[in-house]
Amino acid sequence: MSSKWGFSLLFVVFFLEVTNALNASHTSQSQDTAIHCSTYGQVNYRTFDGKLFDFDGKCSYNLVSGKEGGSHIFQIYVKNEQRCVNGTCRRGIVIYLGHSKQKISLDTNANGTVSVTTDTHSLDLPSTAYSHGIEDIAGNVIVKGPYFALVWDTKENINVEIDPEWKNKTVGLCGNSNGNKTDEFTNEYGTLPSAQAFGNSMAGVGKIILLRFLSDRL
Ligand SMILES: [Ca+2]
Repeated sequence: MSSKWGFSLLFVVFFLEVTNALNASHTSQSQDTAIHCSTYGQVNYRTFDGKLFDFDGKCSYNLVSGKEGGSHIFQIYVKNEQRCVNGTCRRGIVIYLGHSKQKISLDTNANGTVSVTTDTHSLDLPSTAYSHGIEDIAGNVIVKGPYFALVWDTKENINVEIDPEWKNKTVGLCGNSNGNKTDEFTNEYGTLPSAQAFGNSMAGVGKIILLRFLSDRL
């Protein structure tokens, strides 16, 4: 095991400790059945089904979306920014909730200060938005709602835990959560030939996804 994933696993342990502390109001979910995905270093990913892969992309990507009845109930996008300082590249997160796509954005300013905004205003942590609790614990931003819990170290590490009810109902870089880690590089159009093509297919929304998918097939 490489040191980068060793570090990532340590972060997962921290993530579990934090989410367990927050789980008092989330009793339907246990540590044994919860499903976890993580990304570290802007290029390393571990899917819900345990597939490890590298994907290098400087754009906004669908990390995990929960789909039900053909609709996205929640969407978590990771923004991989171009700017890197001392080997650390900035990331941000955008969350869309419900059919109306209520938006929560997590970013860091140039000085490293965390910025959390909704569709209409900025939030001072701890706070709530659209039935999701958002707080800062030991320098990590935690977003916790009915379907998922997310931990971001405000740099490159992001961990997402979904409720088991979303098993086999996810799409994105975190995979399809069907318990099979050999079929992760698929999207709604089919199987992709590589991790890079799979990652590219998760860029942005709508036409961008289709165009990148087609370009990878040519
Ligand atoms: Ca799978």
